[in-house]
Amino acid sequence: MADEQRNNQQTDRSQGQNPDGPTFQSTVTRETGETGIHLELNLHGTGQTKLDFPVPFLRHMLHLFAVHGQFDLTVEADGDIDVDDHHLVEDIGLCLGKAISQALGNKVGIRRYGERHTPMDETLARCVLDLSGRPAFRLLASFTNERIGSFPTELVSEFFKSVANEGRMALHLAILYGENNHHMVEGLFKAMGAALRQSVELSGGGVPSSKGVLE
Ligand SMILES: [Mn+2]
Repeated sequence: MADEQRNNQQTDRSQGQNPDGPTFQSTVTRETGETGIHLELNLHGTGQTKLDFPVPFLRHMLHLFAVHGQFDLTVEADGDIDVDDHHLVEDIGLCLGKAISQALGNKVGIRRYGERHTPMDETLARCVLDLSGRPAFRLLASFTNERIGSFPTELVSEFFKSVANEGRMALHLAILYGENNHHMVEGLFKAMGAALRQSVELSGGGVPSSKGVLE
């Protein structure tokens, strides 16, 4: 390889552009003073999960996410839940976002956009997302309980925000209406799974951007 070519490739990498095409699979391991996480993801999976971490409500939600997205997802994690669930929930979100980004590489051939309305009994949830390379996050929802079981409801937003930031996507979530807080959060995770699956399917095209690049 000519030096000039090599330098150009290094420049691309240093700017955060992944030159490799989508593999749809990735592994992320993250250790900090607060949490330790091992996460494996296959975006073109069949909905197989192995979820082993001490936040039961988030296990339930990630199971729904994986089944409705038909992702294979392993999350083995532990953390300082004696403080509260915050760090572990946030960090699992960061790792999931990072895994999505890594699995997609330069995003050549994927649909890029995904959207889904998901009814959950009396609740209607919506997810619209764009794997744009630019993190953005909105959640329109009015939860009426501070906790669902032992899970602080405010962590729903923290989790999805972490996914959007590290997954470098515009993630727009909304509860159009609903009464039961458990149903509302279930609707969001199911809609997000289905919308994400749609966005990572192959479209047969090139990079789905007028700029020719999606970071
Ligand atoms: Mn449930």
